[in-house]
Amino acid sequence: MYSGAAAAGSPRRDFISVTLGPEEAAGVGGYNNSKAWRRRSCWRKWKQLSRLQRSVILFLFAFLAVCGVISYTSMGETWKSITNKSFDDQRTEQEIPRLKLANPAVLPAPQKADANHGDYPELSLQKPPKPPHVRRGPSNLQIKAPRRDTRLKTQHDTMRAVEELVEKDKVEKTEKSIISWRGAVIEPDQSTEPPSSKIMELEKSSPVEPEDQKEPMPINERQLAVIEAFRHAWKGYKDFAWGHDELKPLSKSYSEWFGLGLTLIDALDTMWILGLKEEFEEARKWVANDLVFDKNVDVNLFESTIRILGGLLSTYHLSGDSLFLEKAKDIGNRLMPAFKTPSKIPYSDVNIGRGTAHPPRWTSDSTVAEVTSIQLEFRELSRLTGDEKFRKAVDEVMKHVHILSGKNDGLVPMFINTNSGQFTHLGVYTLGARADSYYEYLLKQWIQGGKKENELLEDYMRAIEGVKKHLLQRSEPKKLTFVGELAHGHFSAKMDHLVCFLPGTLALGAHNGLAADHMKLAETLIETCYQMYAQVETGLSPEIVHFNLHAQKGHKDVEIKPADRHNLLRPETVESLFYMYRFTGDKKYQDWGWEILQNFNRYTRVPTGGYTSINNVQNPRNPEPRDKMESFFLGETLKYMFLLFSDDIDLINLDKYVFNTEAHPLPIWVPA
Ligand code: DMJ
Repeated sequence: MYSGAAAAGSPRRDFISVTLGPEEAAGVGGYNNSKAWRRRSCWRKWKQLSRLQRSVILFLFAFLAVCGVISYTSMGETWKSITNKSFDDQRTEQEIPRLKLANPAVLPAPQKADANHGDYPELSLQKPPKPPHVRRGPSNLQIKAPRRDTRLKTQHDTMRAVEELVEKDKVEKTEKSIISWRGAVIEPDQSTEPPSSKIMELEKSSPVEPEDQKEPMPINERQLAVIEAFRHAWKGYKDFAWGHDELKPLSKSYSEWFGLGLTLIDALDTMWILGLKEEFEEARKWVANDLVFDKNVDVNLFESTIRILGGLLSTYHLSGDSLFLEKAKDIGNRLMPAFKTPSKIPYSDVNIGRGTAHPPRWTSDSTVAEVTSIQLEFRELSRLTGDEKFRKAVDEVMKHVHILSGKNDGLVPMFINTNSGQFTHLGVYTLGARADSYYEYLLKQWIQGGKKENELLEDYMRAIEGVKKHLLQRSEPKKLTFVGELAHGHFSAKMDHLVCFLPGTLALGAHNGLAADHMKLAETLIETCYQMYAQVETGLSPEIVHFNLHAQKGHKDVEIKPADRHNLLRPETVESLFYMYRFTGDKKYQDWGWEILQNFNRYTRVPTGGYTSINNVQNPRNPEPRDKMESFFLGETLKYMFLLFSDDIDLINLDKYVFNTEAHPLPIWVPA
């Protein structure tokens, strides 16, 4: 691309020759090369000239000198603009629209990751470095300072190297005010101002900490397998369900729940983390052009908070693109009518177009897990917008539940009445459906807020003691520790797959300084969750298992009832495997996750695109596909798989981010 002139590094110059007279040109006077003779002869000639002739010659020399200086300067400018233009021309078509899409205040101009730079001279100022390996995250966050080449050969090269260092310094300063692909674009301490001013601040400050500048680790084979699985799932969604809530991969159609593109929104940050740039850009366009919340539709407060609000907020944090924050504010505001109840315990359903809310038709109760697992998202929305109403509404729920009677050693019932604010259906305690994420969010809110909110910690610690006291048992023959249920004083050896979030949560608590025996319990429970897969014919867990409390010949620990043998592609075990691997480094957790991924591929993958839930995990010959891919398969299961197989603790650093219950990472306000 560049000529040899460019390689030599000097701008092309024009030369003008001046003929002094015929005698000189012809060499009249004979050839004598002695220096003294030449000096004398020149001087004599000069003296022989008239005053006018001498003035003309002097004027000509002066004129040429001025021209030389001017042409040197303007050629330098021309060269710079030529080389810059050439670099711009290398951008791909996909990258050009991103320049418009990306938030210009926080994202750098994109740099083509795979351009062939072989034609660049070694020390060219414009030479962008070739990335050493595949990087995650769309390439507009992959700016890297030019490599410093020390092989200098000439004085001129030294000058160029100095210029290069100045240029490098400029690039580094720009980089620091931007972000690396994996750091939080919006820093946790920028809490109460509107986003526009935050973005301005980011331009000024240097939010990236040194470790964020570290080179991301290369993607390994297992992670590549997750990327392949994601792409396959995405292909099905794109071909048959684009913009709809869920893919029905067998009937090559879709199902609607809220009519808000649930799978697409749930999957946004997964695509970002997996580095699926094109898919992300396409989905981003849909969010920009087609995602409309002004719709006469009833949505479930909890589900839309964890999947939509959570997904938009985390994508905003990862990408820095204010589109996602705007959408998050919109949906957040539209969900607020849910809190207008006599007790301030929110209704389960909201009509986001009409601004009305109501409980389910058959009751005025809400589910305890639902009203206590929306806090991370609304608190973060308040922090970002500076509007306290979101946080006040959800904090009120937690304060209320904190002092409510009807708990059993910190364990909560499953329902709460929106009129009276009291627990209902007392006496049933589970860590599974309808209560699960209450426990998870006690710990995670405490972490999110910088470990200062003691009531949350108190409730969490008490609840774990309650679990130990009332719900833990060991199975036969393998003596697996499991978490059962308590119904009016009677223990049931039933455990939902949903409970498998618990080992991960316990490990996260231990990592944050809580009792070491929480980690021990996490280790025993994750073994149990793994056995819920390993002891089943397909190697996939059913929705619910019953553990054998007494040894019986020919019986395993795990029993499955016909009504419970479906698998919905749920994430909880993989989620806990991820935490366990992060905190222990024990490779067995990666191996277990790898087995699970292979079994998902074996029994739930639909050849034409997508994955399906199945009805029978006990029948490898016919697992009975249900024809539905839940949004959390892309939002959670595959994301946690990808993170589990990574050895990079900075790939969503758990001292900086806390995952909501739908696997959307949100920043910890005061990072450890
Ligand atoms: C997800 O929506 C969330 O993880 C929720 O907390 C529980 N159910 C599904 C996944 O199983």
